[in-house]
Amino acid sequence: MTKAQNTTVPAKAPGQRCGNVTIVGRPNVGKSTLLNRLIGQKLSITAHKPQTTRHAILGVNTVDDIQAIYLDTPGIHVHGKRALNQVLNRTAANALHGVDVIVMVVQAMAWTEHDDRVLSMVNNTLEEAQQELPVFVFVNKVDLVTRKNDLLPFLAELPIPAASQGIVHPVEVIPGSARQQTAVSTLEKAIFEHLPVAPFVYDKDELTDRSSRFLAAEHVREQLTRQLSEELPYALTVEIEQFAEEAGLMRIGAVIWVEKESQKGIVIGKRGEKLKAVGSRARQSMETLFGQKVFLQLWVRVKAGWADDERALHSLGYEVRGEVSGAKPSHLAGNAGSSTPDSAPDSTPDGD
Ligand SMILES: Nc1nc2c(ncn2[C@@H]2O[C@H](COP(=O)(O)OP(=O)(O)OP(=O)(O)O)[C@@H](O)[C@H]2O)c(=O)[nH]1
Ligand SMILES: [Mg+2]
Repeated sequence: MTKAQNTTVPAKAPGQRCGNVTIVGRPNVGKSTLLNRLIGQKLSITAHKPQTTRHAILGVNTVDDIQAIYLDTPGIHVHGKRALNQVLNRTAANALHGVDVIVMVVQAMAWTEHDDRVLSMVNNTLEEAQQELPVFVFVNKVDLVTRKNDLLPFLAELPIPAASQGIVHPVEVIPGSARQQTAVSTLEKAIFEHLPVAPFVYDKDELTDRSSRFLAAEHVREQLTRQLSEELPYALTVEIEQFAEEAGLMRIGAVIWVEKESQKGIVIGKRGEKLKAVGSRARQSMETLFGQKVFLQLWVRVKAGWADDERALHSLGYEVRGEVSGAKPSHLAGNAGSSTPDSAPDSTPDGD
């Protein structure tokens, strides 16, 4: 998908710098919020619940002769036993292969065992690196730190990636706030300085390699994650069944897959109100992203145990064995759905 406002300019000038920048961290620290800030567009979905991001999301930012290819990843975590949990960790690990710069996001004043896991994955990547691999530790959500005096000792004691094989990898700790856009430009400048000399991989106006269809599904899932109670978002996934672009209008039909009949009722809500609110918000954010009107229809269907079953995960577009996700089946089995057109808007606790 390309940025709406620019025109396509094939890039081939000498002196270009271009590289892959992977953003890793435990769930909910603000990786996707940071990606959106770095590329200046709401591309990756965000919510105040862990494991919102389930696919590696590529976002491109080209400024003059520099192109940063960012990869937002699912939150790396320790305990998850379900196939979906393993798939998410694997997706994040795969995103560290062939990387030029690593951004490790942590939350200020909140180092956990999950961060230890992230750190060991970053250290493994550094150990395998044949050359210097810069790591930026972005200490996010400093706006939440009420006692600012606590921040300095936290930063000083932060476990940071280790040098290996005689290579000293540059490591820089940058405290900031993705939501409030504090120190994001400092991080960007530091990243740009460390990108290798290489020709651009994407056109200057390219935003992502993800299709509009994929992004539409993500924006529906974002609203479900934001608007449903804690546990339910883990039990659902979204698949686009209809996608048609007409003059000035996108017609999109999405199936929300849940695991149990009882969950279906919760997603639909009393008199369909929950589903309407989800649809309304998702439609609005899609219209902003795509820059055109969207007609969105949602159906809810049951597919038992999809999050425990690697085959079902694969059929729903998850990166199961290291291959790039996104391939959708032409047909999925499931119970008859319930549909609703959207109308009622709703409010959510997440800022974009
Ligand atoms: N106060 C504050 N909240 C933030 C900041 N950055 C992100 N958030 C919020 O933190 C929550 C999680 O943000 P995400 O960007 O979805 O986090 P993530 O690391 O991508 O999470 P997963 O995809 O689940 O791993 C959202 O509610 C964001 O609005 C920040 O700098 N300050
Ligand atoms: Mg995320």
